[in-house]
Amino acid sequence: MAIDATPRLEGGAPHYRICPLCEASCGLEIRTDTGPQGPRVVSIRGAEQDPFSQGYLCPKGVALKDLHEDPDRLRQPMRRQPDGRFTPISWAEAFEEIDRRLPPLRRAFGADAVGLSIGNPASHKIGLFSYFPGLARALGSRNMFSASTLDQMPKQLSCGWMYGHWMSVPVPDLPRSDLLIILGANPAVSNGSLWTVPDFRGKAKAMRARGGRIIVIDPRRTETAQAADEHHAIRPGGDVFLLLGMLHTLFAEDRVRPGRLADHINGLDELRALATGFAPERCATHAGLPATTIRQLARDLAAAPRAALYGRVGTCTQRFGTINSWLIDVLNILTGHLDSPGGLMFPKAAAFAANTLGRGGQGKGVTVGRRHSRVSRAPEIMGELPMSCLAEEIETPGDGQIHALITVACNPVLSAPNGARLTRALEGLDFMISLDPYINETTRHAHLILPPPSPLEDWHYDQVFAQLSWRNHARWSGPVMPIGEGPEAPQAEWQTLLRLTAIVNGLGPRADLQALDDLALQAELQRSAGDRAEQLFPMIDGGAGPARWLDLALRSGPYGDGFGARPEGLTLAKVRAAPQGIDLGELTSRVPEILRTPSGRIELAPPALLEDMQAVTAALHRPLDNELLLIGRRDTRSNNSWMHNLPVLAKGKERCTLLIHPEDAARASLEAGQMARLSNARGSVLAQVEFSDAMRPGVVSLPHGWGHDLAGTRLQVAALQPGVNMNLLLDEDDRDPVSGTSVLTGVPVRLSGAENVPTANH
Ligand SMILES: Nc1nc2c(c(=O)[nH]1)N[C@H]1C(S)=C(S)[C@@H](COP(=O)(O)OP(=O)(O)OC[C@H]3O[C@@H](n4cnc5c(=O)[nH]c(N)nc54)[C@H](O)[C@@H]3O)O[C@H]1N2
Ligand SMILES: Nc1nc2c(c(=O)[nH]1)N[C@H]1C(S)=C(S)[C@@H](COP(=O)(O)OP(=O)(O)OC[C@H]3O[C@@H](n4cnc5c(=O)[nH]c(N)nc54)[C@H](O)[C@@H]3O)O[C@H]1N2
Ligand code: SF4
Ligand SMILES: [Mo]
Repeated sequence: MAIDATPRLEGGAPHYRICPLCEASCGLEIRTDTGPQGPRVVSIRGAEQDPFSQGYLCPKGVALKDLHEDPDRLRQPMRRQPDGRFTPISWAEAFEEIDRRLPPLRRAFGADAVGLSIGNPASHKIGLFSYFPGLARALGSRNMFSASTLDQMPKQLSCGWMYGHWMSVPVPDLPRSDLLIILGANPAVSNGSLWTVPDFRGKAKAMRARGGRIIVIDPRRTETAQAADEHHAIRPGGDVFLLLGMLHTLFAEDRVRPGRLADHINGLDELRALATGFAPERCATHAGLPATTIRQLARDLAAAPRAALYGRVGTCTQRFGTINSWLIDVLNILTGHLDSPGGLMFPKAAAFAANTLGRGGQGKGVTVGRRHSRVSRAPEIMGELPMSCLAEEIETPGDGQIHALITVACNPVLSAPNGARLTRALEGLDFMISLDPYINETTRHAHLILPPPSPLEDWHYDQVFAQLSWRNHARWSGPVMPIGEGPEAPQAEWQTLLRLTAIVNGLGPRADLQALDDLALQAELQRSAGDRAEQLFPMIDGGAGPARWLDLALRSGPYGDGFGARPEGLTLAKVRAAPQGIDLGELTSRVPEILRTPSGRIELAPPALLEDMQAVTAALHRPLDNELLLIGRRDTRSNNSWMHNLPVLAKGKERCTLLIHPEDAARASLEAGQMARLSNARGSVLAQVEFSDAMRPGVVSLPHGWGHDLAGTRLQVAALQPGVNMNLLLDEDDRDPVSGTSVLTGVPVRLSGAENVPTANH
């Protein structure tokens, strides 16, 4: 597949770049030439020879050209003036100001006074992902927040408990599967999540062509469901009851066959005991699916020789998100499909994967709740507090209150619940710094914005997504454009983070970053290689920044050259010499080697989840209200909150519409195209009605990440079609208490014609 940014113009030798825009991580082939203003992008295509993405790309990949050229994208640090307008300043001035303001706040109010928050694009940027932890350590603040608690934290937590590490997340082995059951995910549009699978559609088609089956369980007949064999319109939030009904069926019908894993699991008896109370007939109403369907799904999963049950965002962002994430893996294990070809399997990444390090088969496991948030007492998980606690931690006076905030690649004013409250809270900060390319709904509150280079000016290696990939591989991509020089030129983000770290450590705004990085690398070598550290240090390739850490990780990783011990193994140089990527083969069985639990076994019955089951039982006893429930959706030409400013994606019809089943519309006397008001105790928004018989009756859908009509942003294209922010209707106190993850789906709302009510949003 090829989509030209500017058809017909062909530049010189192609550059290969991993697309940093979504988890699919497609390999792109980018051609440039030199125009009057310097180098420019001439075409962007899928890289045909890439062993991992095999030529696939989506329209967002092409939009990298628009991102690179976007006049609203910041090229220089920006400082907010008293009148709210931003003016450019030099990097030196920016860091001097930070050095004047940040350390005194820490001295006056303590370490917790500086909050940190990190968002989704950080996992796509090796510079951010590998240098952010250093800043977090230097700050030593309990007030650390991330987009994980708006997304995948339940899965990471359940996997942490079951397998011993947060990043041991199994993914469907689609090429060898006979049956894929998809719960609460729409990979035909999202291109996969916690499952790096470029061209899901193509792979799904190929799987069905060889006789495989796909079943989708989703309140909306999604794009994925439309290309599947079966669709079941579950009630939002009904997943836990479906999964428990399936578990019950497996035990009741004697279909539990863990196969090879039988020797590696703990807790089967506890599962059998808890399943007894959840016969499909008891679960059906709350699941919103007939008992026969629940039972049949369990039988199908058990009967298929090679099958996988996969769940994603829709199953995580619910009250029982962690229980759902856990039960999904449990069902795969009990039917013999975990760690087995065609089932859910664990990738083995070439670098940075904790589950490939140290002695395999046993470990320390994961710990949660070492600290709690000050106001809501939410437990820390992976070192983080729930994003939905950020506003209250800023607003509530007392010891440990947040006075300063550093945001890194996040836009919680749009992406988190109750952005209106967060807006007020951000206005009250003494000091705010944002690492971000845009003046958007969140960063408009910053005193200083420090922009990244464009992705085309930066090199990349997938630290995160290689750990979640449909096939093992290693790929490096070099910069497509020169980054520029001089005091005003863009700074690599690892340098920005290391500079901030140095300031926090009291080293001032002009510390020698290379020397600091040398020290950190030497300390790491000392830790991992002991006596050999001194000998190895000069062998490390890469020059500066994350490249050296990557060389170390590759060489000491599972395919590495072991610094000479396995000369045929991987090094940074080898990976760089193959910019289209190195194929490391299909997924392989990894239990028990992958396990890092103290028992050395898979823990099927984590105590905290057994405890939370009481709340499930209570929910099953509560009668259901007949409320209208709001869910979200994603669109191919959109990406969370931040790509609506790119003309190639923004063009076309309004995308922030309210999908509603015609029956529900008739009940509320709404007509297609009309503006409708959605409201609840939290807020109220106006959206354009679009009829869709793909919706389950009683459920309406609005996408998230919109609402670009707030004052003080600089997003000229996005402001033309601002859409509305559905998260204004969410309750920040409504979370899965186990993982701290916000409830983003199945939110009760009322619906009325817009003329009955005042017209201003929120
Ligand atoms: N209702 C509802 N809400 C949701 C969701 C949902 O399904 N429904 N989904 C949730 C999910 S899954 C997620 S991941 C979150 C996302 O939540 P966020 O991470 O807060 O949101 P994004 O829209 O991805 O914002 C990314 C920010 O990073 C900036 N950025 C882009 N590229 C770079 C870069 O190279 N460097 C730096 N420093 N910054 C950059 C952008 O300008 C933007 O400000 O939203 C969540 N919110
Ligand atoms: N084009 C595009 N691609 C993206 C993104 C984007 O914004 N746009 N965002 C990226 C990010 S950050 C992420 S995390 C991934 C997410 O990737 P996916 O998890 O595939 O994302 P969604 O499309 O939100 O799929 C969630 C599905 O859950 C359904 N759902 C809602 N509530 C429930 C429920 O209670 N039960 C069940 N069973 N289903 C429910 C929704 O209808 C929806 O179809 O996508 C990534 N890719
Ligand atoms: S699917 Fe699109 S946005 Fe995602 S990595 Fe591929 S080209 Fe980029
Ligand atoms: Mo996400």
